[in-house]
Amino acid sequence: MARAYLAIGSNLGDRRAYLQLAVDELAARSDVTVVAVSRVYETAPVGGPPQDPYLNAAVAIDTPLEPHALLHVCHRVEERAERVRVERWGPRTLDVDVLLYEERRIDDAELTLPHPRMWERGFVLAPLRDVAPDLVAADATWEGVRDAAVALAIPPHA
Ligand code: GSY
Repeated sequence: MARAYLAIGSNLGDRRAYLQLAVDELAARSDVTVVAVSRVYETAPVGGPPQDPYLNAAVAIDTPLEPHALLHVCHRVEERAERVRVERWGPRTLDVDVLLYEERRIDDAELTLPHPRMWERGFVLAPLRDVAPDLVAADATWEGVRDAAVALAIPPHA
């Protein structure tokens, strides 16, 4: 069993509902145990065209899946959100990224771990700190990242 951390984000449609859908879809799987879900942050968009703010969160999971299989699960969860992405780096209904998988380092055409640029992104680090406080400095602050004052539920394990 491996501990992995996922980042989830949405800036199109009912953003909180899409984040909850991601948590629900992950929790419904027999090969994923949702261990913890972060608070939800409203974050200024980084990169891409002018676009609306995101809601971002992080999810800690335990899984027997290998990293590439986990990536494919993330893609399937995105598809369940009828993922709309108009352009690269542009608005999307749901993004599910693998941030970390144990201490594993991978760099191939499909997957890079740890996730590239994650250590520079407040929208990743603020939620990650909630679920992995040992990984992110307790006193770090980020511009354009604020508590959205909405919560995600962890559904009971099926
Ligand atoms: O990399 C994930 C998609 N994304 C985001 C995001 O999730 N949050 C914020 N604040 N900006 C982003 N830019 C991109 S691309």
